[in-house]
Amino acid sequence: MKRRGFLAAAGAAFVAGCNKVADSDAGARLLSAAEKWHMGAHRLLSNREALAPEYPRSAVSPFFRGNGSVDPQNGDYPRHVEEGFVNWQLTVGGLVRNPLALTLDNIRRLPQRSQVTRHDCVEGWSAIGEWTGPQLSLLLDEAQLHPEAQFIVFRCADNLNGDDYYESVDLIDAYHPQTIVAHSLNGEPLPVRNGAPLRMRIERQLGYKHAKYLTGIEAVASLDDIGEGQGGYWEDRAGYQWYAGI
Ligand SMILES: Nc1nc2c(c(=O)[nH]1)N[C@H]1C(S)=C(S)[C@@H](COP(=O)(O)O)O[C@H]1N2
Ligand SMILES: [Mo]
Repeated sequence: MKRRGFLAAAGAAFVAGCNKVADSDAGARLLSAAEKWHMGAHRLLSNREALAPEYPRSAVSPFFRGNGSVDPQNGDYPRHVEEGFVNWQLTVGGLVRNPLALTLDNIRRLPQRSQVTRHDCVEGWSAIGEWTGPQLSLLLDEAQLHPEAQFIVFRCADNLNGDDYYESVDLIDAYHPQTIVAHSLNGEPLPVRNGAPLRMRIERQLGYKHAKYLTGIEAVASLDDIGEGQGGYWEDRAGYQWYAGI
């Protein structure tokens, strides 16, 4: 009872303070009322900079299943698989002063972070894996965001049922220490089913935010003109919430 009372109080406090935020922040306008409540309650009840739980290596799942695209056949992707991804390029652009085009080698030479975390898919399964790669913040700092940048968009190589997969996060998640551009799973290069050769890990968000087959990172001021304007593939298609914080 006490806990429920606290939750209700926190919710009420947030809603009262929220209208001001919504009026002043263009980004907030794209969120539904319920989602705003979730994001606000999440902000009040948990520090968004806190780390997601990490596990010992012994907790790693024997098989990390793939979901959504697991073997893209569109565009150049099959050729990249054949070439062992030697010509893969990751661009960092949009509202940045210093656009980047990085090879896998460039990415492997940056300072690395490894983390054993649990992936939670809204379809009702979880898996634990060890992911390795540079923090996204390193790339963004190198690219130097313009002050108008509010969101980071992730572009993917796969076309899933007619639409290119993409995702986006705000700058809090983009700069979170466990948000990494992963090239390895359990100490091996990513399998194709898990997003080879590069995929996002955004450990404070649900599975669909973790863009696989990553080709581009774009800083934008608004999500209105990206895809259908809801900030991601499933957000556009199926009304999934853009803010999927866990
Ligand atoms: N490019 C791309 N990224 C994607 C998807 C996808 O179909 N294409 N599926 C998403 C979903 S719903 C989940 S749960 C995870 C699955 O990651 P996995 O295939 O490594 O299990 O990737 C996410 N990222
Ligand atoms: Mo998912």
